[in-house]
Amino acid sequence: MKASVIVLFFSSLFGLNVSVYRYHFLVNETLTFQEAQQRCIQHYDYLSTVRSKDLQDLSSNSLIKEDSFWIGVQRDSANYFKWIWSEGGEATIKFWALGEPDGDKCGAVRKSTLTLFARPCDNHFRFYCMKVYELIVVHQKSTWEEALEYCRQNYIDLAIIHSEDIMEEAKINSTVADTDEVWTGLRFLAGHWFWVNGADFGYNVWSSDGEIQCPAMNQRCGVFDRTQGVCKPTDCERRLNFLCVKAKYED
Ligand SMILES: *[C@@H]1O[C@H](CO)[C@@H](O)[C@H](O)[C@H]1NC(C)=O
Ligand SMILES: CC(=O)N[C@H]1CO[C@H](CO)[C@@H](O)[C@@H]1O
Repeated sequence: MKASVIVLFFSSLFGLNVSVYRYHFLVNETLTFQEAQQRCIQHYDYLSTVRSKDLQDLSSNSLIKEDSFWIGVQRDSANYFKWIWSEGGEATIKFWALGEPDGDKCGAVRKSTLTLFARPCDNHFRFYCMKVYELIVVHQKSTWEEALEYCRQNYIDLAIIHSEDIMEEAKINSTVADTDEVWTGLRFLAGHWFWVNGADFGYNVWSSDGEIQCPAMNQRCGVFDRTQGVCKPTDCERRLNFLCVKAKYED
Protein backbone atom coordinates (compact mmCIF):
# COMPACT_ATOMS: atom_id res chain seq x y z
CA MET A 1 0.00 0.00 0.00
CA LYS A 2 1.30 3.37 -0.94
CA ALA A 3 2.04 5.71 1.94
CA SER A 4 -0.48 8.48 2.22
CA VAL A 5 1.22 11.72 2.84
CA ILE A 6 -0.30 14.75 4.41
CA VAL A 7 0.03 18.38 3.65
CA LEU A 8 2.16 19.31 6.62
CA PHE A 9 5.15 20.84 5.07
CA PHE A 10 7.69 22.98 6.78
CA SER A 11 11.34 23.44 6.81
CA SER A 12 13.83 22.86 9.45
CA LEU A 13 17.45 23.83 9.60
CA PHE A 14 19.50 21.51 11.68
CA GLY A 15 22.23 23.47 13.41
CA LEU A 16 23.61 26.58 11.84
CA ASN A 17 26.90 24.99 10.92
CA VAL A 18 25.16 22.35 8.87
CA SER A 19 24.02 23.73 5.56
CA VAL A 20 20.82 21.81 5.07
CA TYR A 21 17.14 22.20 5.63
CA ARG A 22 14.56 19.55 6.04
CA TYR A 23 10.95 19.03 5.04
CA HIS A 24 9.03 16.61 7.22
CA PHE A 25 6.12 14.49 6.01
CA LEU A 26 3.82 12.53 8.24
CA VAL A 27 3.09 9.07 6.88
CA ASN A 28 -0.43 8.10 7.87
CA GLU A 29 0.25 4.46 8.62
CA THR A 30 1.27 2.69 11.80
CA LEU A 31 4.42 0.64 11.29
CA THR A 32 7.30 -0.78 13.30
CA PHE A 33 10.45 1.31 13.40
CA GLN A 34 12.22 -0.84 10.80
CA GLU A 35 9.23 -0.83 8.45
CA ALA A 36 8.91 2.92 8.86
CA GLN A 37 12.57 3.37 8.08
CA GLN A 38 12.22 1.33 4.89
CA ARG A 39 9.16 3.29 3.86
CA CYS A 40 11.05 6.55 4.27
CA ILE A 41 14.01 5.33 2.24
CA GLN A 42 11.68 4.22 -0.56
CA HIS A 43 9.69 7.41 -0.83
CA TYR A 44 11.74 10.16 0.85
CA ASP A 45 15.26 10.35 2.24
CA TYR A 46 15.19 9.04 5.83
CA LEU A 47 13.11 8.95 8.98
CA SER A 48 13.14 12.52 10.28
CA THR A 49 16.01 14.15 12.07
CA VAL A 50 14.28 16.45 14.54
CA ARG A 51 15.27 19.40 16.75
CA SER A 52 13.57 20.47 19.98
CA LYS A 53 12.01 23.44 18.26
CA ASP A 54 10.33 21.21 15.66
CA LEU A 55 8.50 19.11 18.24
CA GLN A 56 5.51 21.39 18.67
CA ASP A 57 4.75 21.55 14.95
CA LEU A 58 5.34 17.87 14.37
CA SER A 59 3.15 16.89 17.32
CA SER A 60 0.24 19.12 16.45
CA ASN A 61 -0.69 17.10 13.39
CA SER A 62 -4.21 15.84 14.04
CA LEU A 63 -3.67 12.71 11.95
CA ILE A 64 -1.51 11.32 14.74
CA LYS A 65 -4.05 9.36 16.76
CA GLU A 66 -1.68 7.57 19.11
CA ASP A 67 0.22 9.46 21.75
CA SER A 68 3.56 8.70 20.06
CA PHE A 69 5.24 8.84 16.66
CA TRP A 70 8.57 7.59 15.41
CA ILE A 71 11.38 9.88 14.46
CA GLY A 72 14.71 8.76 12.99
CA VAL A 73 16.67 8.04 16.13
CA GLN A 74 17.75 4.71 17.54
CA ARG A 75 20.32 3.15 19.79
CA ASP A 76 23.62 2.41 18.06
CA SER A 77 23.89 -1.37 17.72
CA ALA A 78 27.63 -1.13 18.36
CA ASN A 79 27.44 1.10 21.43
CA TYR A 80 24.61 0.82 23.97
CA PHE A 81 25.07 4.36 25.23
CA LYS A 82 25.07 6.05 21.87
CA TRP A 83 22.02 7.15 19.85
CA ILE A 84 22.25 7.75 16.14
CA TRP A 85 20.10 9.42 13.49
CA SER A 86 18.79 7.32 10.59
CA GLU A 87 20.33 9.98 8.38
CA GLY A 88 23.70 9.29 10.00
CA GLY A 89 25.58 10.94 12.81
CA GLU A 90 25.36 10.80 16.58
CA ALA A 91 22.15 12.15 18.07
CA THR A 92 22.60 14.50 20.99
CA ILE A 93 19.07 14.71 22.28
CA LYS A 94 18.00 17.42 24.68
CA PHE A 95 14.37 16.38 24.79
CA TRP A 96 14.49 12.99 26.48
CA ALA A 97 11.62 12.47 28.92
CA LEU A 98 12.61 12.20 32.57
CA GLY A 99 14.18 8.79 33.22
CA GLU A 100 14.70 8.09 29.50
CA PRO A 101 16.25 6.46 27.64
CA ASP A 102 15.40 3.18 29.32
CA GLY A 103 16.48 -0.16 27.85
CA ASP A 104 14.51 0.09 24.59
CA LYS A 105 16.15 0.83 21.27
CA CYS A 106 14.01 3.06 19.11
CA GLY A 107 13.04 6.69 19.58
CA ALA A 108 9.44 7.91 19.62
CA VAL A 109 8.18 11.37 20.50
CA ARG A 110 5.25 11.55 22.93
CA LYS A 111 3.16 14.34 21.57
CA SER A 112 1.41 15.24 24.84
CA THR A 113 4.72 16.04 26.54
CA LEU A 114 6.94 16.88 23.54
CA THR A 115 9.61 14.55 24.86
CA LEU A 116 11.42 11.53 23.49
CA PHE A 117 10.99 7.99 24.80
CA ALA A 118 12.96 4.87 24.02
CA ARG A 119 10.39 2.34 22.79
CA PRO A 120 10.50 -1.28 21.66
CA CYS A 121 11.22 -1.13 17.93
CA ASP A 122 8.31 -3.44 17.11
CA ASN A 123 5.72 -0.98 18.46
CA HIS A 124 3.50 0.39 15.72
CA PHE A 125 3.33 4.15 15.32
CA ARG A 126 2.84 6.75 12.65
CA PHE A 127 6.06 8.44 11.69
CA TYR A 128 7.77 11.32 9.93
CA CYS A 129 9.95 10.98 6.88
CA MET A 130 11.99 13.87 5.57
CA LYS A 131 13.52 15.21 2.42
CA VAL A 132 16.73 17.13 2.88
CA TYR A 133 17.79 20.06 0.72
CA GLU A 134 20.68 22.44 0.60
CA LEU A 135 21.37 25.72 -1.14
CA ILE A 136 24.37 25.78 -3.38
CA VAL A 137 26.09 28.82 -4.86
CA VAL A 138 26.75 28.62 -8.57
CA HIS A 139 29.87 30.60 -9.38
CA GLN A 140 28.94 31.82 -12.78
CA LYS A 141 27.59 35.18 -13.80
CA SER A 142 24.22 34.74 -15.38
CA THR A 143 21.05 36.67 -16.07
CA TRP A 144 18.02 35.65 -14.02
CA GLU A 145 16.60 33.55 -16.88
CA GLU A 146 19.90 31.75 -17.44
CA ALA A 147 20.22 31.09 -13.72
CA LEU A 148 16.71 29.61 -13.59
CA GLU A 149 17.46 27.33 -16.48
CA TYR A 150 20.78 26.25 -15.02
CA CYS A 151 19.27 25.39 -11.64
CA ARG A 152 16.41 23.44 -13.20
CA GLN A 153 18.74 21.48 -15.43
CA ASN A 154 21.39 20.68 -12.87
CA TYR A 155 19.57 20.78 -9.52
CA ILE A 156 15.96 21.46 -8.60
CA ASP A 157 15.22 25.16 -8.87
CA LEU A 158 16.42 28.64 -8.02
CA ALA A 159 16.42 29.21 -4.24
CA ILE A 160 13.00 29.62 -2.66
CA ILE A 161 13.43 31.51 0.62
CA HIS A 162 10.07 31.11 2.30
CA SER A 163 11.01 30.58 5.92
CA GLU A 164 13.35 31.93 8.56
CA ASP A 165 15.36 28.71 8.47
CA ILE A 166 15.96 28.90 4.75
CA MET A 167 16.86 32.57 5.09
CA GLU A 168 19.52 31.55 7.63
CA GLU A 169 20.68 28.91 5.21
CA ALA A 170 20.90 31.46 2.40
CA LYS A 171 22.99 33.74 4.61
CA ILE A 172 25.41 31.00 5.53
CA ASN A 173 25.64 29.44 2.14
CA SER A 174 25.95 32.59 0.04
CA THR A 175 29.09 33.80 1.81
CA VAL A 176 31.24 32.08 -0.81
CA ALA A 177 29.59 33.87 -3.76
CA ASP A 178 31.68 36.17 -5.95
CA THR A 179 28.94 38.78 -6.17
CA ASP A 180 27.32 40.61 -3.21
CA GLU A 181 23.92 39.83 -4.65
CA VAL A 182 22.81 36.41 -5.82
CA TRP A 183 19.71 35.46 -7.79
CA THR A 184 16.79 33.81 -6.04
CA GLY A 185 13.58 32.41 -7.46
CA LEU A 186 11.73 35.71 -6.94
CA ARG A 187 9.98 37.16 -9.95
CA PHE A 188 7.50 39.95 -10.59
CA LEU A 189 4.97 39.19 -13.32
CA ALA A 190 1.37 40.12 -14.01
CA GLY A 191 1.13 42.50 -11.10
CA HIS A 192 2.65 40.53 -8.27
CA TRP A 193 5.79 38.94 -6.86
CA PHE A 194 5.94 35.18 -6.66
CA TRP A 195 8.37 32.32 -6.10
CA VAL A 196 9.05 30.38 -9.27
CA ASN A 197 7.94 27.11 -7.66
CA GLY A 198 4.62 28.63 -6.59
CA ALA A 199 5.45 28.67 -2.86
CA ASP A 200 3.30 31.07 -0.88
CA PHE A 201 4.53 34.44 0.22
CA GLY A 202 3.87 34.23 3.94
CA TYR A 203 7.43 34.84 4.98
CA ASN A 204 8.75 38.37 4.53
CA VAL A 205 12.05 38.31 2.67
CA TRP A 206 12.13 41.99 1.82
CA SER A 207 14.20 44.71 3.39
CA SER A 208 12.50 47.06 5.86
CA ASP A 209 11.21 49.09 2.91
CA GLY A 210 8.91 46.13 2.42
CA GLU A 211 7.64 44.64 -0.75
CA ILE A 212 7.88 46.90 -3.78
CA GLN A 213 4.29 46.87 -4.94
CA CYS A 214 4.95 47.95 -8.46
CA PRO A 215 8.63 47.73 -9.35
CA ALA A 216 9.94 49.60 -12.37
CA MET A 217 9.91 47.67 -15.63
CA ASN A 218 13.60 46.87 -15.30
CA GLN A 219 13.51 45.82 -11.61
CA ARG A 220 11.50 42.66 -11.72
CA CYS A 221 13.77 39.87 -10.52
CA GLY A 222 14.69 39.22 -6.89
CA VAL A 223 18.20 39.00 -5.53
CA PHE A 224 19.35 38.01 -2.10
CA ASP A 225 21.72 40.71 -0.86
CA ARG A 226 24.13 38.76 1.29
CA THR A 227 25.70 41.84 2.86
CA GLN A 228 22.32 42.90 4.27
CA GLY A 229 20.56 39.57 4.53
CA VAL A 230 17.46 40.68 2.63
CA CYS A 231 15.90 40.29 -0.80
CA LYS A 232 15.63 43.17 -3.25
CA PRO A 233 14.25 43.76 -6.72
CA THR A 234 16.71 44.35 -9.49
CA ASP A 235 17.26 44.25 -13.24
CA CYS A 236 16.80 40.70 -14.59
CA GLU A 237 19.54 41.22 -17.15
CA ARG A 238 22.31 41.75 -14.64
CA ARG A 239 24.95 39.01 -14.47
CA LEU A 240 25.19 37.54 -10.99
CA ASN A 241 26.01 34.34 -9.14
CA PHE A 242 22.94 32.49 -7.94
CA LEU A 243 21.60 30.08 -5.37
CA CYS A 244 20.08 26.78 -6.45
CA VAL A 245 18.11 24.32 -4.32
CA LYS A 246 19.71 20.90 -4.43
CA ALA A 247 18.53 17.58 -3.00
CA LYS A 248 21.14 16.55 -0.46
CA TYR A 249 20.63 12.83 -1.02
CA GLU A 250 20.32 12.07 -4.69
CA ASP A 251 17.90 9.30 -5.66
C1 LIG B 1 -5.32 8.19 7.81
O1 LIG B 1 -5.46 6.83 8.11
C2 LIG B 1 -6.71 6.48 8.68
C3 LIG B 1 -6.68 4.98 8.96
O2 LIG B 1 -5.66 4.68 9.84
C4 LIG B 1 -7.83 6.81 7.72
O3 LIG B 1 -9.08 6.54 8.33
C5 LIG B 1 -7.76 8.28 7.36
O4 LIG B 1 -8.73 8.58 6.38
C6 LIG B 1 -6.38 8.62 6.82
N1 LIG B 1 -6.33 10.05 6.59
C7 LIG B 1 -5.77 10.57 5.49
C8 LIG B 1 -5.82 12.06 5.39
O5 LIG B 1 -5.23 9.89 4.64
C1 LIG C 1 29.54 28.47 2.73
C2 LIG C 1 28.80 27.18 2.68
O1 LIG C 1 28.27 26.74 3.69
N1 LIG C 1 28.77 26.58 1.51
C3 LIG C 1 28.10 25.34 1.31
C4 LIG C 1 26.86 25.56 0.49
O2 LIG C 1 26.30 24.34 0.15
C5 LIG C 1 27.16 23.48 -0.59
C6 LIG C 1 26.39 22.29 -0.99
O3 LIG C 1 26.07 21.55 0.09
C7 LIG C 1 28.35 23.12 0.24
O4 LIG C 1 29.21 22.28 -0.50
C8 LIG C 1 29.05 24.37 0.63
O5 LIG C 1 30.11 24.07 1.48
